[in-house]
Amino acid sequence: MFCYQCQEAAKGTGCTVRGVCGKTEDVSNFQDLLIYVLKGISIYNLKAKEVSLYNEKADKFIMEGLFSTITNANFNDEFFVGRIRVGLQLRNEIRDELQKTGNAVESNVDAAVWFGDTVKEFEDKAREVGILSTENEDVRSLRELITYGIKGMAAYAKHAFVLDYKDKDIFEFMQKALIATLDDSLTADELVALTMETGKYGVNVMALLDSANTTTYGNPEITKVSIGVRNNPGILVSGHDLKDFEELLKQTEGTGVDVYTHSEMLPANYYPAFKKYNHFVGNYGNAWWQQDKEFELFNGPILMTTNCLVPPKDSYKDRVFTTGVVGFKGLKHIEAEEGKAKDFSEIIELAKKSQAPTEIEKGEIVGGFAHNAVLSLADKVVDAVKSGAIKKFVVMAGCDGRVKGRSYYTDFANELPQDSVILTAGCAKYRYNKLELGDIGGIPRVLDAGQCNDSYSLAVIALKLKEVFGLEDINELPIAYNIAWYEQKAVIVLLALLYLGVKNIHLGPTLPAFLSPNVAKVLVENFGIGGITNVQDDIKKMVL
Ligand code: SF4
Ligand code: SF3
Repeated sequence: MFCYQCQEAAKGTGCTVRGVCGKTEDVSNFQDLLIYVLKGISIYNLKAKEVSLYNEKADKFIMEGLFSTITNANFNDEFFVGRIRVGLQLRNEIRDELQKTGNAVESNVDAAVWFGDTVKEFEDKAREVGILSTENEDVRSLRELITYGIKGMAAYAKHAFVLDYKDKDIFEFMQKALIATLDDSLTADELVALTMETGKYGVNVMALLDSANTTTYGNPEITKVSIGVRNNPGILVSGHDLKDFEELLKQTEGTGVDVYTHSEMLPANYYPAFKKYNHFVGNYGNAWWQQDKEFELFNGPILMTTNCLVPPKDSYKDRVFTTGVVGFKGLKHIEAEEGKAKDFSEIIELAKKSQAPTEIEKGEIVGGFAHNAVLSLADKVVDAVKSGAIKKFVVMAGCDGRVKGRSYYTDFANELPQDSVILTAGCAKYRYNKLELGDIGGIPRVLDAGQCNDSYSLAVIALKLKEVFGLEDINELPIAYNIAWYEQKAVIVLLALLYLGVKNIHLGPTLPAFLSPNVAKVLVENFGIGGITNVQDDIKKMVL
């Protein structure tokens, strides 16, 4: 195996024996092979689109396939073997359909023609098609940067898809990008251009999801979220899928079972559509990597709707349920029957027999500062900037992770001058969202827009401020970017920001292992991307 797609890649270079995340060698290899199979499907499916044989089944399969390989989503080898088999069949179906209709694609690309059926054949093939099969390290770096970008894009596309928001162009782009990663004729410059195009579709997919979420559930509102517990048994919901969350809320209504959010589900508390449920209590715990302790103490069942799942401990394993693309051998998986809602009754029955959660915190946190809420405060914000009460906004969005060095972000937030405001989204916020940082004339010093995909809101806010202040360039705004990354959704967020022209983004706690020195140089020279050093120096550089 070789995997370097996340920030915790072993030794800062790549996991080669077993993932730091817990991913086993066979799962990692099968994930590589699944991506390879998706490339083969894409070759035929794009042609099918040209001749009006485009098939939503393939779009969905490719989107889910990409999403399932994201860090901490699916650890189940059998899942990937199954998907590889179905994928090969699907590819051949589309190929045959094209042939039948006189539109045959004559491709000698291996991904378009290779076929296997047994696990052994899959294992052998997987070893040939991994990341290291691209020898040139710069080409490999760009191919993987694009691949991780579209993995993040697929995750967001899927959340929009379940709410019936789809964009054919986004599907088509993902497939075009997959094919491009096989094309040896592309120059480094062309791959850089494709990387930027990935950012463009990153903006599109986040806009699509924003519209799906706000149209379906209303605009997030500024909200005080309880972080304590009640005495009823509860269900804890983690991940990013709001549709699953809604369904669970509906099915638990009147059962005497409370519902809490965990990690990236916290922003569900900000949506008007969910506030009407009295048994929706608030948020329990912190970012994903603390789940081994927090799930233990929660006492009731836990539903993982997306990443980030940590391989569960035996002590609470029988209370963890997965759904969607999440998977782990031995955990119960809930899937909807065709045309029906997911049935969460098994989780609810288990909850009824569980003890109430053990209290780990008390009090409230405030969030819900997505674009609509912040723009309704625009006058106040603009006045505060004009009067000098707010001197700087610091975007600290992104991911959290388990490495010790991430305490940097807590220290950074604490040490920031009092006249600066943090704009955040994603689970990165847990490093500072419970600090007493106060407010500036009623504007809290930490404004949480929501999940990592709601980083889109931060871009909308920045563009609006640019307009209000009559600036030419988004980089003239008093905004610094100190972004924490971990997995591939942060990659698409980063590419989206680059596409929007944001410069001088600091990325930490370490730069991605998949950036070769030359590719890193391109990002530094064209976009001023940099790493982080220490809190004092970075505050001087970014804020003062
Ligand atoms: Fe290693 Fe991260 Fe890949 Fe897991 S996802 S195997 S931790 S690089
Ligand atoms: Fe967090 Fe996994 Fe990325 Fe959605 S839950 S931000 S790490």
